[in-house]
Amino acid sequence: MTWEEQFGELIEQVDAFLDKTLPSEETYPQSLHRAMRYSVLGRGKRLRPILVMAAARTCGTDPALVLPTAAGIECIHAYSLIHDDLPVMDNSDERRGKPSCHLVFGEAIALLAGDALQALAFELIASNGFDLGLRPQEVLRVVKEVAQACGSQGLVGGQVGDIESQGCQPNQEMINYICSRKTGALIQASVKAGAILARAGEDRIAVLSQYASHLGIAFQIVDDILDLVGNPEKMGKRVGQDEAKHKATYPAAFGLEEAKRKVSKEVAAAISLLQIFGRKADLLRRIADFLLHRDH
Ligand code: GRG
Repeated sequence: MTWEEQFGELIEQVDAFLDKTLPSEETYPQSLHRAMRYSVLGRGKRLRPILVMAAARTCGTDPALVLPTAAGIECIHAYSLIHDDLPVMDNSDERRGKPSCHLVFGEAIALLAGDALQALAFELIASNGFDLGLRPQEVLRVVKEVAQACGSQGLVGGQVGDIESQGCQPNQEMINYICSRKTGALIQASVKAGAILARAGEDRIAVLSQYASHLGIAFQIVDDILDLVGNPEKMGKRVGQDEAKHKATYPAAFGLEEAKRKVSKEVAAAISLLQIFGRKADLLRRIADFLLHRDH
């Protein structure tokens, strides 16, 4: 099987799981469930769930066993995108090639769909750990990792940094803060969750966490590069928004070429950490490589 086929198979598993797990559109309150399904199902890259599954495989566990956690983290990601697009945040009208959730369902339902996705995520994550027979401390550790990634020192903190830095003279410290929280935190939690669920030792969890930290920074810088030079059709959203809002991004502060060099360096650092896992980490290597060449 080629790498593309392997990734395709994982994405299919994630999509099928999400489809059967999200409440149906016929279940009351229909508007909320329609908004949740609209935002989660469809054109996402599924990077975070694939990372959960690839980390589990790297630590010797069948990726299918961690599907609920993988799907839960995708629900949190979808939640962050819904809220990010709201008029009080980025005010974006397009996401994943479709009108943003709030344009279709209204702001109140969009806000609540995000909230409900977060609750569903933690339900899935907790159930997964118990169903795998993990000790309560381990189940709670996964929950804690993901909760921390979402909170004021994670996604939410990064989003505040992103908002408050608009129009400021960007510096390295500020940009690192934003990249590592807004994007890196959930990427790191995905990899750690996969490793903890696979009962990996502390040393291995620590190495994978470092891998994910490099990956998260690289991923956000590529996102910022694509906002400058990407193709809106492939991206499924408008480009040029960061520049228009004077956002503190790596390419804005250091230029496009330096941003590309930084991405290569971060990806190389991520891949070099995987040596101790041998061939078992091939999926994680491929993910890092994909990131280097992605165009959406
Ligand atoms: C949900 C915990 C939580 C907080 C809400 C709005 C907000 C606070 C945070 C925003 C975080 C945000 C939108 C970060 C951007 C991260 C990013 C690079 C998104 C794009 O991810 P891709 O490219 O998207 O993986 P697809 O559509 O492929 O899934």
